[in-house]
Amino acid sequence: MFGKILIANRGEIALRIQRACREMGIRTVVVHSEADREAKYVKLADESVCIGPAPSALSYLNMPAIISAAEVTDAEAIHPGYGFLAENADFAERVEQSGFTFIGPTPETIRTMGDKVNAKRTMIAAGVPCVPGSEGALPDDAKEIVRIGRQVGYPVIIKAAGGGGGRGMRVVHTEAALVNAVIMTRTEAGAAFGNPEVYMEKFLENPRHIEIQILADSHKNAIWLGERDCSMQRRHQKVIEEAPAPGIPRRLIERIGDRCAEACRKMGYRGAGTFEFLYENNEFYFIEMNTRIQVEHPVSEAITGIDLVQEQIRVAAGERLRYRQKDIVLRGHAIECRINAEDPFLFTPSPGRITAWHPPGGPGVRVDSHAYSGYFVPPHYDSMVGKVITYGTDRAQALARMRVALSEMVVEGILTNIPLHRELLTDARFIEGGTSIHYLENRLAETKKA
Ligand code: MV4
Repeated sequence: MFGKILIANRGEIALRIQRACREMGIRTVVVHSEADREAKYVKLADESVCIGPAPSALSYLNMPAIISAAEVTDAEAIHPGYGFLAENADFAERVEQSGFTFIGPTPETIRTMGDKVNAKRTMIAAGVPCVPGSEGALPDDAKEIVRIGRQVGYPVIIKAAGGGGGRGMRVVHTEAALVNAVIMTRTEAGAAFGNPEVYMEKFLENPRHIEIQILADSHKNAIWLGERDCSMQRRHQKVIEEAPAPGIPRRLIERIGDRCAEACRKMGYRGAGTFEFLYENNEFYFIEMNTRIQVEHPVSEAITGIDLVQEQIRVAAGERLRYRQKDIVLRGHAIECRINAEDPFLFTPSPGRITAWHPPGGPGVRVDSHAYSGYFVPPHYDSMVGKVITYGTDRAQALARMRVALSEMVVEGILTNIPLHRELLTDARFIEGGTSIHYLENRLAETKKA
């Protein structure tokens, strides 16, 4: 096992990784920007290295500075967390070329999955069901594009191969608008991602966003650890996640989960990963794979009892998975509310000094946060200041515990989205379960009118 790990991230996930390392007896180095110098989780690490000024382009995205920090502190491995460099294949490559272990998949895997056309091709080959659409990237020829559009059937969506997470997409409703939409998406994709390739899919009008968590070692063992429903979102930012996904037949999910694990074995996947699906009319359609630990990993930890960050570290060190698929038993229900420093209804960021921070507690309540009374939320980064995760024997209990938790929680000095969460937790349709990816935005539009 590693003696020392460098954490190339900030905020709650930096603290989460640090806790995993502590428990495993691994020393930690945290890198930080000038804006994060005073944060408690930085002081809590065994060592810390300032890698640059506040803007992330000059610090958390500064590859040479991070690798130098690993060199001067004698770290053996680098954990990238999520965001920043977590899915940057060039970074993973430079980490390994400098003699460190990248806690994640190989650079080749990251690169393949980063190209959504390649990712889809890989999944089709592995028997994972995908959204019907073009076979690979769209050709240049306008007539061919129109032919493919007729074959797929309207509405269609044009997506950039280099996009993902909602960037570089365009919905097309009529043949008349198709070729122009393809040209526009290509141009934008070339400028934004340095890759003008685009592909076409049937546009699913009202799906849910369901994802499958997987874990794989470097010995071709892979397991899946249940699903998460991440449909409650606004502008591609998830707001509430839960596991299991309400109302989906277990046999359907089990079939998809097994396919995902098999795909991991086939491609020699290593580490934690997530297969994203759209779910509509009792069918799953793969859209993208994320090659990192995700923000919402705690809901999967809650229903499986497995520490995903520790397992990431173990498989990165070359250990064999300690679980077989039959050992994975999903038990109970978990819900996560992301706590953001923002106006709860206008969504404008609200950085600044937290003057009072009272996190909730009690049975089945977990709070992952680096915040505290006196903490200054810097304006330079993502507005998420923490996550509240509740667990119960069933969804009703997890929901009740979340209502109590957020009724107890007090944050002063900044605005947070806790009032929005309190409303959603009493929303009849959410309580019923199974709302689509459009539910929150539609609800917000309704309440604005009213
Ligand atoms: C889609 C889709 C409908 N049909 N693909 C957006 C993020 C990216 N991961 C894929 N996305 C979508 N792809 C087809 N064929 C609708 C979305 C989508 C979405 C997906 C997941 C979560 C939130 C979303 C919000 C808007 C659109």
